[in-house]
Amino acid sequence: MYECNNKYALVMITTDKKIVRMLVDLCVAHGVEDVVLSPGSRNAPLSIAFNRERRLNCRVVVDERSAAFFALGLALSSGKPVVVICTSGTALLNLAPAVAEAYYQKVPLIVVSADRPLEWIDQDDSQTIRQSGALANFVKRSYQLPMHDDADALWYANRLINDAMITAVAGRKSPVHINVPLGEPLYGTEDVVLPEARVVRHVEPKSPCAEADEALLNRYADIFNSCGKVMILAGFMREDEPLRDLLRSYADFPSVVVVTEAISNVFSEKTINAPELFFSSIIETESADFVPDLLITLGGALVSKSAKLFIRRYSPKCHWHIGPDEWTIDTFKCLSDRVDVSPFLFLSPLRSKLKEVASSYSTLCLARGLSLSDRRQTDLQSKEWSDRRALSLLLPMLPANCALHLSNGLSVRTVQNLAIRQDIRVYSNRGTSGIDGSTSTAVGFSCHYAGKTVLITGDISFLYDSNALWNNYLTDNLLIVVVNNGGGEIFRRLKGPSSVPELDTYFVTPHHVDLRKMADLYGVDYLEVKDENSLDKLSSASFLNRGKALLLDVKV
Ligand SMILES: Cc1ncc(C[n+]2csc(CCOP(=O)(O)OP(=O)(O)O)c2C)c(N)n1
Ligand SMILES: [Mg+2]
Repeated sequence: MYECNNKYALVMITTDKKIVRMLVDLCVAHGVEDVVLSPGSRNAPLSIAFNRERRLNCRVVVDERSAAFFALGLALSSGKPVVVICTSGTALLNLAPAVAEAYYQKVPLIVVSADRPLEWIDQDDSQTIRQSGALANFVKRSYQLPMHDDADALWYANRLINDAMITAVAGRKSPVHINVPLGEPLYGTEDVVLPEARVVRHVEPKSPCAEADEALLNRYADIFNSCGKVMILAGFMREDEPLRDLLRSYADFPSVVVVTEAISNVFSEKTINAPELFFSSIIETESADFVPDLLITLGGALVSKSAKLFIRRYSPKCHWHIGPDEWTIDTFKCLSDRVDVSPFLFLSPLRSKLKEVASSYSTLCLARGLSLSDRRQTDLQSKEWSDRRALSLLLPMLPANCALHLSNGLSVRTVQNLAIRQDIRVYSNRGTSGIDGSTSTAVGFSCHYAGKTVLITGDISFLYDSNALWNNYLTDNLLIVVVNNGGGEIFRRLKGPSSVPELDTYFVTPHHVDLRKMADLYGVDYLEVKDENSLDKLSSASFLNRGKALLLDVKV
């Protein structure tokens, strides 16, 4: 089995600050060979740790202004990122001239400043200034590391440092600034086994046409071919028919399962299309069978909380995130490869290098997916009137080739677990998951889109954004389905809010707004369904050629 981070073990005595040791490991892993240090006490853990790393050349230059230019010179000659380290206070400001020069010369200086703990800034403690972001105008990105070393802080520091090292050399090369708060004692050391840090590898397109190069593809193909369980997991994306077809062909491998959220727009008959149901069905004793060796993610944030919890808990050995990104996204805390290439451009040439690996993984996962969708069907048939029942009846009636917008709250979650036709494109404001603009987004969309735009939204989300109807661009291209449950029902379904007495007043916020009157006010057609009978009377034709936008008030 392929191991993501090449490990060599070395026992040594070095600083007892874990985050500083991690910084050293990651500098080495990301190609640093030269380090320039200036003396100081606050940076003692850095001086000790960098000095004791035998794969680094450390040099000492007292004047920080000169030290940074010295580092610039090293970097210009070596073509590699060079680390320059200073103590706290004005030491950092003295690096500025060289950092500015490096910024405009596109040289990747890694500026590392020691700092006091955050609580001592501006407290008349000596040699303490506001260091965080002090070089912001002349670095591509500034980082403030955490000071503590609990598991979350270590993960956070690891992600930030990997991101800093990647950012310095990706695209337009540039300095970055890592500010490292350090508490006393500063000179403590301990015996440790190195290296400890997880390395995130980075791949960026070599040319604007984004062709991934051959050697690199071969390396990825080797890893893929060595894994008996590969999961491709797709979050929100724009429609991409070639990618949908490509993923179908990946799903033909016995070692591969493709899991797609509805808003990924790449779901098909060969993919598992209800991740929330799928991941929440896996019980503890089955987890080892279901957890992939290699996880490949595409697209944006997932709606499915169970997917996130499962993968974070059981950590696949490798996680590649494929897509043009500008920063490191480590949703599952196990990212090994950040491939900044659009999914099709990476996965298409990779596909031709893959071999069939004997595995029962696909069969196992698809069988689970199938049994869940059978159960979902039976459940829905026997179900009383509810949001799920109403939406399961409505979805097949939606006009052909419509664009389906889903608001946050339950709408996006409920629809994710239902079957959606492949002619439908799905959208949702999941970039930030606000309830503030779903209707306005759908109205804007409907002005441009030739087909029908359908919004499925909750009542609170709809009321929040009722000004979306206050413009002159509403046409009969637009169908708004409000799942009207009289408040923010999602809060009743979450464990936290449903356990406190404030549930109704502070979370669900019930209301008695009459949506018919709102529709009247804005000149929008109105239909109401409040049970299965009234819904049965509707058909696809009910949504067409009305001459006006339509609001369908689904009372549940
Ligand atoms: C701008 C903004 N404010 C608050 C929230 C928190 N929030 C999430 S869902 C929700 C209630 C949604 O209620 P509704 O639209 O009726 O959907 P339901 O859960 O009933 O389906 C709220 C207030 C948010 N996501 N965005
Ligand atoms: Mg509601």
